[in-house]
Amino acid sequence: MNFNERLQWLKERHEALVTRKNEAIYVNGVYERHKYPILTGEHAPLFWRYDLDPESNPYLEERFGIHAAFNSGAIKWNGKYILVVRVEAADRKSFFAIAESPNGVDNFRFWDRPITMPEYGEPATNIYDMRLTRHEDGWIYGLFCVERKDHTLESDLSAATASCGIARTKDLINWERLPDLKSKSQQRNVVLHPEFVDGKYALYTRPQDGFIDAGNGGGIGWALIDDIEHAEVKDERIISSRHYHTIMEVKNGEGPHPIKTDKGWLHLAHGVRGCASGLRYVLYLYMTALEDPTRVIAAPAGFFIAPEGDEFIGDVMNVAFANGWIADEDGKVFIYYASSDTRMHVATSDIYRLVDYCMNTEPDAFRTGLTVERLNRLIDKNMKKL
Ligand code: M1P
Repeated sequence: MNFNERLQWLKERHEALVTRKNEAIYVNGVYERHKYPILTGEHAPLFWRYDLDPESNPYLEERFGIHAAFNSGAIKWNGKYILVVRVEAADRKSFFAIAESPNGVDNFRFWDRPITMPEYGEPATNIYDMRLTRHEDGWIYGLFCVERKDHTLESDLSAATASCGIARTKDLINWERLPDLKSKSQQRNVVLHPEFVDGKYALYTRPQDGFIDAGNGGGIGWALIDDIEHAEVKDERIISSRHYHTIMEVKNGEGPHPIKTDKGWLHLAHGVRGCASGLRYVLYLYMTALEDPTRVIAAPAGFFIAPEGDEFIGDVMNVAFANGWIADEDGKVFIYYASSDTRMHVATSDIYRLVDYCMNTEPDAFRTGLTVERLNRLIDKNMKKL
């Protein structure tokens, strides 16, 4: 193939991928999965990846590898389903780029340019996993993890620190960077609650002793912030705890900000456990009281979504991770989750089913005997009907 034939082939293949229609797959009544990933590295525009000038690139070689598209924040914007995607280049650096879809389940197309995120303090080595919040103060906030080299351990090339970067925007293009969150511990998976609480900004936090280890960080925390322009965690308390022999034994973290329903705040989070093949990341739901977003009122046992089939495989195996969802006005919910730190998927449901799942799935009682009792209660009920 000559340059033009190869370019034509690339264009047709890319267009077919971007416009591929998705199909809902019945799972368990709680939500539907979809047949195809909604975004992959291959969805990145050809003009990001190739030098399209036959003079400087006669073999039409890829010049900028895009390795993955995952862990996306989400927001409905001008009637479109918008994802702020963690795009990872072949050099392992991730950055943010926006992809939009007319229907939320397919035809996601990247905007022409990635987000140019202003730096704060020491320039970041890596930024990722933005949680978007349309706050009642009128701004759209993006909170994300900022990774830098840990300068107290210079000779350890893996030693890094995680802190929470904060930026805000009115148009998703121009971002004002605010100072990073001040906190005694490292922080990842920090999320801004959409409403003021007691007249203050409120954060879901995830205190951690090290870059990877939650250590003494007991779970998902909660902190009220006096001034978002100089955000500092002064008091922090845990609202969704880690627990021995559960899906969140090793660590957990808030996903996107919770959805307000008439039964309470509906939360999506991830839980992590260890096993012989490494860490296993799954998603779970819980609910908190409307008048007190820290008081848990429903905590269904076990996972809500776990990696399945091809989702197990990728850059970091056995990971389901979500930091974005969109609730439409008619109650439909689009749950955007990534598999194995590689690609994006969508699951669809609605507020009524998700709340029903939370309210009518019994919590984990932390002992096998009590799990069998829970199963027998259901069997007894069904036996009367059979
Ligand atoms: O590799 C799995 C996930 O690991 C981290 O999540 P957590 O902070 O809970 O350990 C994040 O780096 C996340 O991006 C990644 O998907």
